[in-house]
Amino acid sequence: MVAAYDAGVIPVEQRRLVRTEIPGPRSQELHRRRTQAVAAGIASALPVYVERAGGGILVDVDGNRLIDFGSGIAVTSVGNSAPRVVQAVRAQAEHFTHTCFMVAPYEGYVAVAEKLNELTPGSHDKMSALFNSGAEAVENAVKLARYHTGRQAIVAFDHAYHGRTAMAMALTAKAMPYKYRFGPFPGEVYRAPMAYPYRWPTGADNCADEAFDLFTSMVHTQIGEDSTAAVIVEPIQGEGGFIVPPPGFLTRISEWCSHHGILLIADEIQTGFCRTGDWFACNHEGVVPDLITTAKGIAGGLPLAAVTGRAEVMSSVHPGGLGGTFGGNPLACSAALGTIETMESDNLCGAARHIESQMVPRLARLRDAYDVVGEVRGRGAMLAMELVEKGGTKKPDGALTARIARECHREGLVVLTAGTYGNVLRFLPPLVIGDDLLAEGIDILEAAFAAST
Ligand code: PLZ
Repeated sequence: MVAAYDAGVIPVEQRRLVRTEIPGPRSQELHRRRTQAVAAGIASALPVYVERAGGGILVDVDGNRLIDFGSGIAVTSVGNSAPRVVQAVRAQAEHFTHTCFMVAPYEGYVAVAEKLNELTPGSHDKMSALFNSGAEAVENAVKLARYHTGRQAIVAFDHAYHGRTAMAMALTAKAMPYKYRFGPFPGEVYRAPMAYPYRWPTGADNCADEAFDLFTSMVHTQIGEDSTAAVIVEPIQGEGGFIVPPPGFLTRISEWCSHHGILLIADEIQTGFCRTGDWFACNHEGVVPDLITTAKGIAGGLPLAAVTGRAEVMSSVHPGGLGGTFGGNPLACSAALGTIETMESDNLCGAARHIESQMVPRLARLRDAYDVVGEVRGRGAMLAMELVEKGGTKKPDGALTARIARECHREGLVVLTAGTYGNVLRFLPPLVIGDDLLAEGIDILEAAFAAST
């Protein structure tokens, strides 16, 4: 990465630099303006205002260079302002910026749909529809599932996150901050326990079987299989705390769904596009969902989302039944094509596995050294540590998690938190991050543990 910067390919020097307190004076000034102008409901993980970014570095308005372990929540997997993305967007902007695909269509949209149909799990006939955000993709997956099956009920899991629009919010599990006082929520949403090995009451070994039994029994007794349109699941839960279900759980859900004519929607908005070391997290278990929602990493930072699924489901809705003014915007489509090309030619799935191989041993050492680290988990470049109170109680320690994150921020490392109890530190570095930056980021994390525990 340093060589790429020297060659002018990456526009930002790939070295950390802390030259003021963080946030620095110019960030603090912007923050004062922001508190006057921007709605208080929109919060930021760290009040550091960005001027440029590239590769694994964010440069703030005070000239500090921060190591990026967040990728804008798993979005800039190809790096910020990735060369092929910038080039594709620039070229597209010079041709046209918008026509509306529902008015006068263009090739980029079709090309992205073709790529999605090819790359997503399963070799069956597929089709795609493009939208602006993850939440909007989730809303449309639900519309498609209901239309196709003629059934209404949708099942989601504990700890799930699916977005902030009405239906997506109803599917999301956590009240604060996502749902609190925003009800009433749309109906026909049901919730099943998630197979969460670390917190499974009778122990991780029983988790897959018991969670599956609770799930099927809930559907049978509270809904009825033939009233259930779809089950929506994140193959690794994101905002819920990078919860990796035990092997076999997703496969059994998938088989059970197809037996009952229920559609399986895999929400791969956070896990998709090489993040977990494969194109999609479903691939690790060979699960083939009926519908898959994607967003985030798909377009290198431009807003784009998609629903991809079985052709018979995707083509069931009447013409005009789906759409939106901006869905599949030409700039976003060009960015997606540049992103996918980068992922393919630079083997970013391999890069995610490499990041895992570099990070996991060091995170495991922290787990062995500090009993507040309850678990290290995740896959590829989607890794997390769940923090608990001292003494092996498994009691979530959100306050410690926030302290460690703040300490990292002050030292110039962007880390994010997650989890139903706010007690998970999560790491989502850009897949193009260099080994030096990765190692230095973990050094900072180690120092933050030493200072905060
Ligand atoms: N499904 C699995 O991870 C977005 C949320 C950030 P949008 N996760 C980041 C926040 O606090 O708003 C997400 C996700 C999964 C759906 C979504 C929603 O995607 O693009 O944010 O709408």
